[in-house]
Amino acid sequence: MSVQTVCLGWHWTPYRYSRTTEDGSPVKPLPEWLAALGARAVGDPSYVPDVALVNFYDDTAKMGMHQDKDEQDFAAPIVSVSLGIPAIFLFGGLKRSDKPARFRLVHGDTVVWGGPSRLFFHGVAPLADGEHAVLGRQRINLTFRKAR
Ligand code: MD6
Ligand code: FE
Repeated sequence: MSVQTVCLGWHWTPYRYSRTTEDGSPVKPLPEWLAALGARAVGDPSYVPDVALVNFYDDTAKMGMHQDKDEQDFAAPIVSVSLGIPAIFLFGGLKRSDKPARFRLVHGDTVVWGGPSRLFFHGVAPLADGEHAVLGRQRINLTFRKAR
């Protein structure tokens, strides 16, 4: 399997955001208390994300290198909060061929990429062995964005 995603605020499928899911039902709103978590990570009160993508990774899931470029405004950063077992976050550059740096993200780690790195290629390597006390062999990642 691959990553499973739940969308709040806007529904995202490659390569667009919409207000309805595949079966036509409306997208659940992004609650203010959750958006506030993203804003707090940036430390800028003017950053108000309007979408959170909640990704579930089991022990076989990975995410290939890609750019997040379906948002309208690249001035707003992407905020990522990781929970559960550690993952290696691959963070490259503006070109797909740029060699990515590797960051080990553990439970609670938050990554913000914006400004000159807003469009950097990134991905998640297959999860290594591990067991989180609460989540077991699972990783959950929330990314906050400003889609519109
Ligand atoms: C992560 N997620 O799960 C990073 N990008 O650590 C992403 O880079 C991502 O979850 C585009 C769409 C959904 C995502
Ligand atoms: Fe991404």
